[in-house]
Amino acid sequence: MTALVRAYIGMGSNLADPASQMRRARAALAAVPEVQIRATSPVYRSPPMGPVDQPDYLNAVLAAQTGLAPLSLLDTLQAIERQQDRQRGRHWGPRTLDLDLLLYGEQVLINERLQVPHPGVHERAFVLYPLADIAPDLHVPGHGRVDELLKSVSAAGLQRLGGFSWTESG
Ligand code: A4P
Ligand code: MG
Repeated sequence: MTALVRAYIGMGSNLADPASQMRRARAALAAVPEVQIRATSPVYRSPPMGPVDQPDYLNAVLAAQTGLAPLSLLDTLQAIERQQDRQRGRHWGPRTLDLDLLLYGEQVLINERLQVPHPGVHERAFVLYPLADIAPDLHVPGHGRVDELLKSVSAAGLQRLGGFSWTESG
């Protein structure tokens, strides 16, 4: 039996009603028996990193307790992306749903399908701000504490959505 591990999952969407994509993805993850959601960050809006000819993104981070091995968790995340009509187009292009495995305990993993910590965690405001809301003292292997990393990124254009409800339907 696999020990339970604390994993952090980044969610992003900028197509086809991003707010409802985020709610559906969180509900789908909550329905996975081997995944227990422990914390959910506020939702942030930001301009696209990468190609600018695409809509703004919504982003959030979930903390989960899981018995799934890293690649099984990745399979689960990709299955949820597919359920929500994720098409793989150009790099950093628009998407209905992006689920990134940001951290898996303190583990460092590099293989063909998976790099953990996710290579963008330590330098992306739209990841670090929601992560800091739920786990400011978390250590990102190879980089440092989330609340320290936050000090070296610009929050320009990043906006916390005060009125977002995770349970509202539609
Ligand atoms: N992969 C490797 N490591 C991981 C991991 N830790 N978590 C592999 C998830 N997947 C991981 O991903 C390509 C491959 O990465 C997967 O098949 C998996 O095996 P993808 O989601 O198909 O491609 P992608 O998302 O276009 O590429 P990439 O480099 O993962 O992009 P990112 O880093 O996800 O960034 N702007 C704003 N404001 N907010 C955003 O959320 N997101 C992106 C995409 C661009 N601009 C953005 C945002
Ligand atoms: Mg991705």
